[in-house]
Amino acid sequence: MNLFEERQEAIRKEHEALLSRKNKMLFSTNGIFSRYEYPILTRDHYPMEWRFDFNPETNPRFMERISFNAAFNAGAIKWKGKYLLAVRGEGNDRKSFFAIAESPNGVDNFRFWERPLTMPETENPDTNVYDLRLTAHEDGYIYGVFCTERKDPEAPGGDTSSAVAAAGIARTKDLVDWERLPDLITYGGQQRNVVLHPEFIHGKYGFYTRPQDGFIDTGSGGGIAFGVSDSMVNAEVKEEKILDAKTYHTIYELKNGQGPAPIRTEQGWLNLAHGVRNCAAGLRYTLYMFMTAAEDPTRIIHKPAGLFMGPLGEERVGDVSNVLFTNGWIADEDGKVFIYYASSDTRMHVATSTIDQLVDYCMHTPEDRLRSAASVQQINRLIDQNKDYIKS
Ligand code: M1P
Repeated sequence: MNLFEERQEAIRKEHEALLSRKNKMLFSTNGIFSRYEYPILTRDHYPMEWRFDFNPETNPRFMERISFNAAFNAGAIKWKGKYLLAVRGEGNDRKSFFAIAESPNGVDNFRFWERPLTMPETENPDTNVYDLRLTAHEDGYIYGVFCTERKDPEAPGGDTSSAVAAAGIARTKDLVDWERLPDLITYGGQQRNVVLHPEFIHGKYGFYTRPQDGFIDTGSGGGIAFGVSDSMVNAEVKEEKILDAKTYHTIYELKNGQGPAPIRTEQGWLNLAHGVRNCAAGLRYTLYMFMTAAEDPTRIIHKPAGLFMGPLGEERVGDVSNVLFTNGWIADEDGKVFIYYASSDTRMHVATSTIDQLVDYCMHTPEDRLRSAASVQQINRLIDQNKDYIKS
């Protein structure tokens, strides 16, 4: 065997072992959700055909010609019995793109489809696209709403960083062919973390938005807002009403953003979001939950204090460390929920729970009373209640 053949065989063996590795649910001490032993997608999962030139004449050393840096921030949907992730792929060139990966059981054996997703562009080409939220809308389309980033046309000469973020919109019926629609028009500055609500709101399309003054700093914006649009073909939200504001001394003190589209339950809508606070180690991103009223998705009815999931162990370290981010989850018909989350802008993980567990968590976890003394009171109340039940 020559070098080309040897390397190809060794890499294929290693790749297949990674892709077919069984994942193991870990014991859940909190009883709310269960993490899994292994990440479900990493940069090593990309197909070899996307990375190597297989021609021995032009690539005798069987070297990678295109390399990938990360696989993260995936939208999710159950499609024809399979668990699909619309992954934010990122090449070594820093460009993000979307690619569908499919699993038979939602927790392991994720494999990318043959090619990355070809997202059509508008007349104003995207520099970078990322964080696609998939919504199966009751109008019959599957929509993908994502961030489209372009260089700030107002940036002074020499400023090679300033950018403008907006919400790109595309729709599909098969997840292969996508129709790009004009970007969402809003009036509250830039937009990231925009999510389409799955049902009509009085005949209109509902959007979770996140108005922000700048590309990174949300300034006077920064909360999760909601607004409606008459159509998706020329989507325009004239008024954004903040439904979950950023708040001093919380895990969403600096900014927050809706995760995936909410899940309808008998008790109301389950919402999953991310909150950001600043600290000596930099920005810390964690996940949190809240529920909104079944008949009014803009009205919060339950909101557990603090974070639902924060980065743990190896999740803490990556390209952008100390970050958990989510934009995809899947609720099965039997009530099982697959929560797909990314750690440190590097890799994808899954945690599983159920609708009942998540509703229980939202309804029975004390709310944030925003002061240390109030938190101590809540702990003492639980200790007192437990006195009748715990035998010494
Ligand atoms: O780097 C962490 C996250 O930062 C952004 O989220 P937000 O808009 O809330 O700051 C996004 O770019 C996201 O992709 C990224 O994971």
